[in-house]
Amino acid sequence: MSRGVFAYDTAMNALHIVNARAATLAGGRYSILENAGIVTDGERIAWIGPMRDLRPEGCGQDLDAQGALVTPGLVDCHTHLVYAGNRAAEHEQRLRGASYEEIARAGGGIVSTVRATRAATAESLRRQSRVRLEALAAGGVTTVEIKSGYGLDVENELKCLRVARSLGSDSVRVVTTLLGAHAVPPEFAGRADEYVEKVCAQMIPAAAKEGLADAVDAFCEGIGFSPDQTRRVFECAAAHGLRVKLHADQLSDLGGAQLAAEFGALSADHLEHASEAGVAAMARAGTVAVLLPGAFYFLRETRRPPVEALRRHAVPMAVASDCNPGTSPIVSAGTILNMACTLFGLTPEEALAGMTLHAARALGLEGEIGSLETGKRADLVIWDASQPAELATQVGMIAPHAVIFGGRLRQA
Ligand code: DI6
Ligand code: FE
Repeated sequence: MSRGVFAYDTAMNALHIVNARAATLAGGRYSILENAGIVTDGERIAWIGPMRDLRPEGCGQDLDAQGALVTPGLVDCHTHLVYAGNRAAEHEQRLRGASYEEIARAGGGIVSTVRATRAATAESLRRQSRVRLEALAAGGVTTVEIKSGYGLDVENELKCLRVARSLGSDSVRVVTTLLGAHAVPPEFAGRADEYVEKVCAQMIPAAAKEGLADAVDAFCEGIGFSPDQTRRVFECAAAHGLRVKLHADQLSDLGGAQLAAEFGALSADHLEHASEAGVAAMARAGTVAVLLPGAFYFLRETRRPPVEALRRHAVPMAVASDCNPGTSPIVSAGTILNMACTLFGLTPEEALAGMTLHAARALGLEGEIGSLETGKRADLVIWDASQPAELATQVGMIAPHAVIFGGRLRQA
């Protein structure tokens, strides 16, 4: 399908998108509206409905989608994209048989990125990270969550959060998460409790005071932090009025899903080893499951997250890139949608809902973004495709035809 490039009158405050196949995700589930019209007013969706009900009145600019698929802007609700350097050499070690955990215990892994990130100036970190953000945005992503977690001291965690915040622009929204409890930094080796104490006494208060974090995350794992240590981080976050989320049950079942649910977490992420009881607890708490097929693929894991149980318990499943230098050096939303289907068995519609509706909820932004409904932000993508299955199968072949962010056509 080929469509002309839209001429865009920047003076107009309203858009009339006509002849769309709109995957609205309205009413909390995947749904499609054929022959749809969408009218924006400023940065909001003022109306969406069948073309026959579209009133021609009002001055707005027409964008003819010519039957193309229109979706909400994609939401990548779990990334670690602010970091310096890369870990290609480590990937080679893994290809020769070393495991992720072995490399981490030998001082590589997260800690090697910490060294590079601490050494980088904010400007250099920003330059390196922006490339990744722009690549995600080019794939139709309009909201990205970015975690810190490669600074691991107060000064460098705040540096990473400031860089992340500064990457938000008039074409992509950035939401930030403090992940001070990502790994024990080398200077605290063998003293994880003392490090957690520092995260609670200094890092969380400093990030909260500067308004640099929208939420707090932790890595609850044998090579990360114990459930007890995670609990301390969560209690501190709650005391500072910050919502929590958790890297839970990625490599082993430490009861992370239950712990996240107990604190009313926005999301529990990874979940490959989560138990049925953990899934049930998430359902009761309204905690979103964030599936990260990129890390599963890169680590060549064999145990899949409990997708069947998540469906049975009606836990919303979000899908995200986990973009990070070690386990998911991937900035392609289309590849992630594909992997969610091929590796985890999601349907293309579930995968799309996972990168829109449910991802928005995983960020606590379900009232603002993630579906095409009157009153929501006019963040949407007109695709060179006509159905979600194309987005999830034609890897690297499908690009957005146009992206509208806050009611404005994103200029290339
Ligand atoms: N789980 C992950 O997949 C990333 N962090 C985490 O806690 C990996 C981060 C890295 O290897 O740099
Ligand atoms: Fe992660």
